[in-house]
Amino acid sequence: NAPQLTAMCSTFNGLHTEKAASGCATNVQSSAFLGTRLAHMKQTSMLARANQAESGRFASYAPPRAQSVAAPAETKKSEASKKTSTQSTVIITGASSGLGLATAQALARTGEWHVIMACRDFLKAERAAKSAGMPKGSYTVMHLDLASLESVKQFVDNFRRSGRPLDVLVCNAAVYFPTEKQPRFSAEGIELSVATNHLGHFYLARLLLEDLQHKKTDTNRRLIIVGSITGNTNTLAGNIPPKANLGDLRGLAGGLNGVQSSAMIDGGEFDGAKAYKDSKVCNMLTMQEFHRRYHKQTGITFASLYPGCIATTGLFREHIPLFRTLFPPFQKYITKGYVSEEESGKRLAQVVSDPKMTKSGVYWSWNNDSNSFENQLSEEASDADKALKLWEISEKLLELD
Ligand code: NDP
Ligand code: PMR
Repeated sequence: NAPQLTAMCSTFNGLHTEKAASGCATNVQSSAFLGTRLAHMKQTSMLARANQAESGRFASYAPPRAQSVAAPAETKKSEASKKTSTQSTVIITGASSGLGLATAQALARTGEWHVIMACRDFLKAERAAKSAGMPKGSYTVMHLDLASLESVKQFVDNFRRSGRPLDVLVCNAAVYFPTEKQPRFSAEGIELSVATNHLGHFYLARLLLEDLQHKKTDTNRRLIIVGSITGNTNTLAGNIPPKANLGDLRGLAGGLNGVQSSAMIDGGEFDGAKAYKDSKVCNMLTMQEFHRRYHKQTGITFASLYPGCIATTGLFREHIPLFRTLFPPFQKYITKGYVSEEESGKRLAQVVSDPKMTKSGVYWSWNNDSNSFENQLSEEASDADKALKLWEISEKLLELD
């Protein structure tokens, strides 16, 4: 029952308490202000940095590095077009560890896929690919920092220069700050978990939608956005406080800047665990809105999934040590929700390439026998009006409308 769960959770977690939304007053003016700021930032990254300095905020903006271009061997167009005649191309964000790496590995091994590993740490990704035994030539590492819109744009330019026709985009990367008392911010001054997990991916997916519509190959194109059970309040896991809740999205409309508006989507007090779960709701709503807007017209398959509880990944790197010790055995032996990184990679690879998984608008899950099924999303995560509102506010923030 609910009180028992709350008690269990706070014992286990040691940190979280459910916080009441404070109803922080935010208005459209501040959002318009942020919008204007973003438009300027898009014109020049120099100005972006100047604006950051002005607002006195340190963000995770990574200046463009020499590494941010495709590996030299991959820039040769003739080589790229030779390979594309036999291989499909998939971009996986956050392929340097956990689910993303395991998926990249599973796909690369088939020989049928060329994996673009879209990662913020080039060296880490290269090393990860090598130690996962990914065959040379089966992947390209390209720099992408989802917490900087400038970086997202540069990534898209780099990808286009590679000459590869895009078949599948997997929006997988995420950050989770469960112990943080104060919000952190992206290059554009947006709360970092929503900026990375939702807005960076929203921007990337909007830009690459065009690339998914090329006529060069005759494959089933897919756009996959990784969701999670913890964003779904129709499950036990989704009822562990703090629960996801986007409210009326007033904080997002205000730009999540923590100055004129709250850093939380619902306008409430900052809570890192809730910010992550909210961002996952955004991921699942975004997939459905893409489906409603573009599936019929483009034939692209839009999908989301819960890959299982991969309790050993880097996602929990910022959690307290006790949590990191207890979480894997807890999930393995008590909830039985645990899956290995390898198994989770096979699952996501299925959503990328299985000819039986072409249905669009689906949130996939797997039972204990590892059989996939179409899962039911929570009321909020399947609310079409909220999905539309989220889409429109996100567009406005990114100046995409
Ligand atoms: P990991 O931390 O292992 O992987 C996350 C990846 O995202 C890393 O490669 C990380 O890069 C990358 N990343 C983080 N920030 C950025 C950024 N700004 N720009 C580009 N890449 C970035 O976690 P998981 O593998 O567990 O998570 C993968 C997905 O699975 C997430 O969407 C998560 O929500 C989802 N998920 C995970 C579950 C679990 O139990 N673990 C359960 C349900 C869903 P770097 O290596 O440089 O840190
Ligand atoms: Mg949860 C069937 C029960 C189940 C499942 C599948 C998960 C998945 N969890 C379950 C139950 C419980 N969890 C229970 C009963 C508790 C209270 C003891 C509990 C607690 C808990 C915490 C503190 N669980 C957590 C946390 C985290 O910090 C993780 C989180 O919410 O990250 C956002 C987490 C998770 N539990 C899961 C999954 C998949 C996660 C992690 C990641 C995610 O959604 O991406």
